[in-house]
Amino acid sequence: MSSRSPLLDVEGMAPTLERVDEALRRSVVTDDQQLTELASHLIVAGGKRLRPAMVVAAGDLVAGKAVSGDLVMGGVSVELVHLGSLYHDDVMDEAATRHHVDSVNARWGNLRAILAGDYLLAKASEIAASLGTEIAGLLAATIARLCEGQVRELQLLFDTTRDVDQWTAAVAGKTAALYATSCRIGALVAGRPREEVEALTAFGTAYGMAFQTVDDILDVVATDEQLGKPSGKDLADGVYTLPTILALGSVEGGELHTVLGRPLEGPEVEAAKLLVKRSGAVDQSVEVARGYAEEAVTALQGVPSSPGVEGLRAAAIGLIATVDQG
Ligand code: GRG
Repeated sequence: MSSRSPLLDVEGMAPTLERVDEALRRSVVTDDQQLTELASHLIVAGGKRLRPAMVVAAGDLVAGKAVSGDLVMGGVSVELVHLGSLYHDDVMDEAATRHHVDSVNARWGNLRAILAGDYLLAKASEIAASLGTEIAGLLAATIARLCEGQVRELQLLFDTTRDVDQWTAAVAGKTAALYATSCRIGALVAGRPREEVEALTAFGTAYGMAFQTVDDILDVVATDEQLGKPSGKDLADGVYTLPTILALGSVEGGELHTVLGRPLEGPEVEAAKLLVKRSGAVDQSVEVARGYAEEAVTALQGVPSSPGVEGLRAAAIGLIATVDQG
């Protein structure tokens, strides 16, 4: 049986991810029916559950042990942080949809979306605390890293001088930190030796960088249907990600400079996407993603092979296939 996470497919992991899903749903049941509905909204809507899958893969089958309840709850804690960040992100972006359903802010308004996001983060913290002081501290620090990354991004909205280092620093916080923590929690809960904990954390960081690079590329090259949200949204909203930064710096960047620097709508977004694609920046970004994926694979050297570890290795390699044209 395969896992339901298409980007991390480990033989035999599906029942564990079902346990994660059940525990996720249970974790947000409250006496208040509306809060339960708000907090459950994106859990029910779906999602790839990639971060819990990383927890399980990084921790699984150590010394042939069955997957522990603690590993499942580790997966729940990182997914709750991810979901909480999506609730807040959708408020900031005024997003109308997420996972092909109304966003929480679109259906219930910003105030409730922020509170429900806070509630998810509080539940994540409570669960992390039940797994021990190290994991509680780690999760708290990771939430801070997400906020730092997001602030770095917001500081440079519509800034056509944003450079690759500034993009890298933002992505390390807003995306890679939670992947690193997912792998680290899996490794810690499974009681792996420290060198393996560090190696799996390094894997998560590099994987997260590759993941966001691919996400940024898809915003330029994928369709609305493929994304489940409007494509080109980063360009429209002034979030100049790696493909755009590289396109702006290319010989063909002049025209793009005249288009960007302000909010875009409809045909302007399509025109900007075309300019980025024509510049060759997409191929260059795919190479950057490939570099991070290779770094992730290299980090796993020295971690004993297991189905989970092989799943992680395959996930890093497979990620690039989603954007590789040749
Ligand atoms: C309160 C924790 C917290 C954060 C506040 C809003 C914010 C600061 C940070 C934004 C973090 C963010 C949304 C980063 C983008 C990460 C990302 C690539 C999300 C998409 O991940 P997928 O594709 O989503 O794995 P699903 O939902 O399919 O699991």
